[in-house]
Amino acid sequence: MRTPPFLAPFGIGLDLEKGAMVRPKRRLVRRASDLRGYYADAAALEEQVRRGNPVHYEVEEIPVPETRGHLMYCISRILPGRVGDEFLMTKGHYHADAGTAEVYLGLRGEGLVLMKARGKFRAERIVRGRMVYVPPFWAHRTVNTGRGPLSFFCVYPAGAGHNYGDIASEGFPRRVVLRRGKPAVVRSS
Ligand code: S6P
Ligand code: ZN
Repeated sequence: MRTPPFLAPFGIGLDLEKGAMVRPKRRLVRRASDLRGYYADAAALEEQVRRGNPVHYEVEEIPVPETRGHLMYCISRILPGRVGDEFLMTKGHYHADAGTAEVYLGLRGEGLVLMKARGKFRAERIVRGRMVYVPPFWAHRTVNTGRGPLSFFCVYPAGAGHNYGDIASEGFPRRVVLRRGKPAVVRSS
């Protein structure tokens, strides 16, 4: 195993009210067009792409080396809204090194972290002040069920990597949709 790169300690600012990183160095932006294939209502998504292709979510980072030993941290922010009746969500992934965990800390807004592993499914609520532990081997996707942005802080082994392909093809066994004015977790058909 390679020795982790030696780094000087540092501190960074987090705006806990906004749920944002102060002066992030890297920003990953996912728009409607990046989410093709993920929502049940493909036509509703295409309509969004045509009407300005809005941002669905962003991930802010001040990155560290993506190797064993380091811890990557970031803030994700999912905008409020839906595609058809389905609440906006991240793509979701397994870690490429599947046996690596992750911690999420809710900063702003409300939502659900959907997780699946070995035929099992769990949904954990995420809100300001609540931590969600994603154990090794569990794929994870976050859904914004609120009226404002959902922001959460994440920490995971920096060498974990991301496997998007399996979720892109399998999806999740449940979707989070608006039913009678409330979020509901329903079976994916
Ligand atoms: C990284 C961590 C989060 C997600 C982010 C976007 O391991 O789980 O930072 O990357 O919430 O989700 P996704 O599924 O598009 O990477
Ligand atoms: Zn992850």
